[in-house]
Amino acid sequence: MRTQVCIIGGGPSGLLLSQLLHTAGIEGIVLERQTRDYVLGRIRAGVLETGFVDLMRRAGVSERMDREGFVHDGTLIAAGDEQFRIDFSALTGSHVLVYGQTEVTRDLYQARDKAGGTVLHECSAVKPHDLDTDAPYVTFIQDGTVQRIDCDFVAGCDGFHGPCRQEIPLDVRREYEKVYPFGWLGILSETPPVDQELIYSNSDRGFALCSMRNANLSRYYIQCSLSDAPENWTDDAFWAELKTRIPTEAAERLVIGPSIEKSIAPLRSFVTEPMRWGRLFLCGDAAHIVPPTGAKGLNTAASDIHYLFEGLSAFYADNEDEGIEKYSEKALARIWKAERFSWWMTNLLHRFPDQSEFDIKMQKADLAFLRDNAAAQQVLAENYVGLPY
Ligand code: RFL
Ligand code: PHB
Repeated sequence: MRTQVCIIGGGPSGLLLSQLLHTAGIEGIVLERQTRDYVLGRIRAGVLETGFVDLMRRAGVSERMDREGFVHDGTLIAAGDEQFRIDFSALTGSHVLVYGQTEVTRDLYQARDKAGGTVLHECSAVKPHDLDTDAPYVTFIQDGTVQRIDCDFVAGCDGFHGPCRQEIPLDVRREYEKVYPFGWLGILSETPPVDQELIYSNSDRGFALCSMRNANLSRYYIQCSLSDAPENWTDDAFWAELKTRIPTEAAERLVIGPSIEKSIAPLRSFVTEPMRWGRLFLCGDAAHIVPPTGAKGLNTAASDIHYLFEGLSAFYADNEDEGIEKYSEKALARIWKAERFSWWMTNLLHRFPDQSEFDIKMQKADLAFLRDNAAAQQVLAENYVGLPY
């Protein structure tokens, strides 16, 4: 087989790239390790920046998102029983859209199917070769047969655990990592959200987040220990703990019900540099991870795809290679700012095991400053709605 861009990984990064390339008349083949149902079963992000939304529009995949997504003009920050609002619209003139990653992925799969795009599932032993030449290729096994795809470029959209990053030699690759000493226990429940907006809550018992997918689907998270397991938490125990961590008036109107999904995600900040090596480009979680506190993971994946798509379009349309040469530099400049924001939000809102009383006073002062200071609120708002591409 031959294609122009071989895309490894059929998550949102890989699918969005293949759909955008298609709109520019560039061929791509997506190789995914899992089944489609498995990919669609992963409950992850829920908050989209307008940059992401614009990219979905440009890819021609925005119809359902524009109809069903919820515009959020602000968010609530709580500390104990006190709560204040960050008004995105007033502070930035922008907003975010609440529309689940599952729905984004479903829409992208449908668009690829409609356009007759090739997404191969259940591919194992996927391995890129000759990435430092002009003629790279990718081998993999599907249905017990070894296959080969020759291509011009390889896009590594294979997530944090994928193999592409390891292809960059160790004497070139640098990795920066911070692992947080806690995780998030999340549940999805078919209940109306407790508020119209998200509530990020700092409490003495640890962080909590009240989020949502739609008018009858809520997503809640509580900070948990890394040694915890979802099976250790009954639904009743989860709801009881959540109620202790959010303002009393919110706890009193919280509608509870059975969970339809329950999982734990560890929290990590991670960046690999460079994001390009020869003809390989790393995109999304394959190159960087943020703790979910700033809702930036999927959104940073989208900005990578934007830069790579621009670079590849210019290469194929005008034989111009500056965009692909500068891909890593441009993507990383934005990534590090999202890393900083997510790290800051995480530090502001969580309880750390080794936090001293002084550290807690600092956190409270940071929250009080944010509550009272328009400039501090503007910094949060600009980062939350998304820095420009
Ligand atoms: P993905 O989604 O991990 O997709 C990678 C794909 O590659 C496949 N793969 C392989 N395919 C072929 N061969 C191999 N050897 C392969 N190895 C792996 C995998 O099966 C998979 O299908 O990465 P991608 O596309 O870069 O997308 C990144 C986003 O999924 C991620 O950043 C977000 O989910 C992060 N995130 C959030 N991001 C936001 O922007 N806003 C949010 O509100 C938000 N909330 C979250 C989140 C992530 C969470 N978890 C569970 C980590 C909330 C949570 C709880
Ligand atoms: C979510 O709805 O899953 C969500 C929302 C905001 C975050 C993280 C996750 O910061």
